[in-house]
Amino acid sequence: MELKIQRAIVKFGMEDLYEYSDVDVLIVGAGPSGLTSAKYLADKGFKVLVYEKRLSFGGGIGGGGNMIPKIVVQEEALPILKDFKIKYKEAEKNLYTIDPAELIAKLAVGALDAGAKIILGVHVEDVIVRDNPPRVTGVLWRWTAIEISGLHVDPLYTQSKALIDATGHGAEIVQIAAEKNPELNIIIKGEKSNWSEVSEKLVVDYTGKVAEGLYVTGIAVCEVFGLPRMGPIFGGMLMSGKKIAEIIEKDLRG
Ligand code: 48F
Repeated sequence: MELKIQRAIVKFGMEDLYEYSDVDVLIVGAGPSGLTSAKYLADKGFKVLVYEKRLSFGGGIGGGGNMIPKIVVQEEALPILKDFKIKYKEAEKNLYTIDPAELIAKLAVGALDAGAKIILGVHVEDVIVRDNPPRVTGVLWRWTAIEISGLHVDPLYTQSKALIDATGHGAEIVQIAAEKNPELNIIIKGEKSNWSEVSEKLVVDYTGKVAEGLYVTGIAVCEVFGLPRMGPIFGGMLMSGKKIAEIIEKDLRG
């Protein structure tokens, strides 16, 4: 029996890694924006892979508002909740509450059912830049466990036509791309203090391409473009995820 377990895991696990070493869209981060973009991109027929450094989904959803187990969205996000079959309750005019555990679970199910692949425990640590004019063509990654161990282990590669930074506060992937590849001409302005109503609109407006092959969604947009953060309101995260899917569809299909 042990031999069969070992062989099933190694054979089919390695097959997945082989199959997903070249994708249309690679999303870094399985938070609300990353999972939303994964579903809509997979719905459009793209080969979609999500790398998440933790062994769980959801990013900042699980903590609710300062650990109180509710989050809120505004009216414009309701069509997305309906697409994912997520329940909500009206709290007051134009503000609806959602259970964080349900939001995490159903965003992940929505992405997976649409055909996206999610691999957990992967830490993306660098980008690949090629061509003239320069474009981002993929990432370097290692298992998070290796990252934490501090062992000197070289990474592996994944190739993408479009790479989405959905890593949350800090915009880790865009930061690395900017620091190591000045030829990409990325200027990071830094996130500003909280202003929920302004930021919820701006985060969607500014969602988009950062360099050829590199896109940003979610709260990482605020870091890149110098926008205020918004706290535990998540409509902007979901709408940003949906918008980046539409932008990438146009860019990849023309
Ligand atoms: O932080 P996160 O939830 O980002 P988001 O989708 O949503 C932001 C909200 O949660 C909240 C907010 C909304 O009002 O302000 O903060 O923009 O999810 C980011 C995910 O990316 C993973 C991280 O573990 C988290 O699950 N991640 C971050 N860096 C890496 C990564 C990396 N280098 N490689 C792989 N995964």
